[in-house]
Amino acid sequence: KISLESYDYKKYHPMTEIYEWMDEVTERHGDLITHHYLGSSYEHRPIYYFKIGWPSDKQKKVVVMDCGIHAREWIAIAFCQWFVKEILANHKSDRILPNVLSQVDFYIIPVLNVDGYIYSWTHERLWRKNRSPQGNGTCYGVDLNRNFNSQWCLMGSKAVGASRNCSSLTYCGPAAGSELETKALVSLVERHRPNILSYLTIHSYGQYILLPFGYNKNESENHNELTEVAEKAAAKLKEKHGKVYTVGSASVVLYENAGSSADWAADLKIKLSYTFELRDNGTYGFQLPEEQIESTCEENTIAVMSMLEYINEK
Ligand code: ING
Ligand code: ZN
Repeated sequence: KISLESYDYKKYHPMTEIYEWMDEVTERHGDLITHHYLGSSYEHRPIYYFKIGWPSDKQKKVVVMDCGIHAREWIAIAFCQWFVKEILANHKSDRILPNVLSQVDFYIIPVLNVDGYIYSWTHERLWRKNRSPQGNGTCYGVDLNRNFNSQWCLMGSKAVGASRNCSSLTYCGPAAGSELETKALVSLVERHRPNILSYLTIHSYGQYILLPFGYNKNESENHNELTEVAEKAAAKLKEKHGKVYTVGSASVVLYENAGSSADWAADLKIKLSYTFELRDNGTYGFQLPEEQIESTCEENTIAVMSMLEYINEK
């Protein structure tokens, strides 16, 4: 069994250790953090989420964050663990956290695509999708970030940034929301939808803070607010280690993609929906060395905290 004292947040961890870590964290801080079953993966593994916040009689605001929608983006999963550690370590002493934790409940999914993550450890480091068999067993895996019911595969016409070919890296699946992992996230968000102020989905790589939409170049109703909040977060992030993260809508600064979770959240009128693309810029890409875990997590914790400060005052 792992011990929390010696848990090394500056390393990547296999899924077995992450499951043990989730147990340990909640045993230790059960007043503030609990973990719950969210759903099953295709290969029958449990997907869990944490709820973090002080109990309250009032209706609390909700922030949802997921990591590891894509199997090979290990730094995203390391970030979710780091962020949870930071909340627990600083819940009393931080300038804003004590207040945030009484106003906001966090729902954090450290690893959504558990099957894919395991596969990228055991078989193919650069695996991206989940592991459900497709096309009568001719291929494996759906890109979960193309599987959401938001212009899914652009509703049958031109597939923008998504593919109907099951061997493609961006295969959108047989239907919107077809995958168990997608359904698990959808169920959590739908349960809390009226109270969710922000949805953050953590990916790598490229160093971006992306705003909706990916499916076309239209701006959200609150595009200026989204931009301001992200620009401020990116500015504070840069102060820490000098890294530049580009802010802009996914379709404009990166590429168009239909069916992403962040667009789906924005369609549901969740005001602050962002996709984070962590380090790096392409030198190591998805295989970010462990030496960069700490600095990447530090700078992005600052960015998320900056957003939380805004959310808390809203
Ligand atoms: N990038 C995201 C992807 O799903 C993205 C980029 C997200 C584009 C949201 C548009 C909207 O392709 C990675 N690295 O997965
Ligand atoms: Zn990704």
